[in-house]
Amino acid sequence: MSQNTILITGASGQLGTVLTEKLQEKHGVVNVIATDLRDNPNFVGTFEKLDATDFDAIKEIVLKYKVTQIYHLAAILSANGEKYPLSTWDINMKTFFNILEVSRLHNVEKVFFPSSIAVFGDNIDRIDTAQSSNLTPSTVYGISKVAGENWSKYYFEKYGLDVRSIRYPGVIGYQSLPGGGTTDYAVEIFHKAIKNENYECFLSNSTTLPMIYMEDVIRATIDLMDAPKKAITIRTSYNLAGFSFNPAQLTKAIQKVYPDFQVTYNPDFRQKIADSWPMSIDDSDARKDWNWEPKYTIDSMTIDMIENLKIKFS
Ligand code: AKB
Repeated sequence: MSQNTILITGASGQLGTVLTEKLQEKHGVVNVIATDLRDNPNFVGTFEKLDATDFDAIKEIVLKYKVTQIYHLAAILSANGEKYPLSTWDINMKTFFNILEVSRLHNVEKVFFPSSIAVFGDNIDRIDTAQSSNLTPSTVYGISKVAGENWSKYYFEKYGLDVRSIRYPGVIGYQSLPGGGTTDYAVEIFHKAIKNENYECFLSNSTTLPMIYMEDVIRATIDLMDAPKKAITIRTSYNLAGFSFNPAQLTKAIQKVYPDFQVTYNPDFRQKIADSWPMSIDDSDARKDWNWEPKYTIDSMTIDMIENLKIKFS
């Protein structure tokens, strides 16, 4: 069993819930410290309530458990961020600075920072968006992710802190619900379909976005963190792709299982955000450096989502 002690912030969120379980399997339940802003009374393992804007509170947990790795997932996402731009900037940056500084000062060896396709905006090729494209985001969330990517590189170069990062596409999973993102429709739609209800989509039918299935994104995250240090050539954040689709294509995939399922379209403020993002991603650096390869397609993801949601809600 490895000697790592892992701290996860945002452990009760969409990704945190699943990543925590995977890391418990890999490193042993006692070696994973899950934290979140709110208590989690049903949690199996070690859970600490933590406000990651509080430097001393993070430091206390890092020292108490002799933490060696941190996965910093706590953040306000793209759509919610636009409702409260200044506090989103404050929260996203303060929490990350706290993680970087506590790590630098108290012997944390590795940090994972989730970036996002939200770092892209104007002046990009929206098809197969390249790793080195312009980073002129349209949201405060995206701005905070671009800044976070650059701070990751700075802490690596200046202090040798091994910060690693992926630009996450929209994540789809049956285990948990997303909160406040622009890609959330791709999870919500399944919850309606399995209840034999129709869905009103907040993006237009032709809005193509990069997405990824939960199993793939968790594997990518852990593979990146496990990769030999010398393999990591990108110290800002890696482009990562699963598959791309639009709501009409996802509806068709769901209709193969639920032929009567119908979607109506009522685009809201999130449409503008989605229109500024890539349609597909060139992830050749991740493939080359740490052998990234997605397993799921839109059809295999759809079947797996429906099967698992049916079990979960039966
Ligand atoms: C969001 O929609 O804000 C997130 C993301 C793509 O980072 N899912």
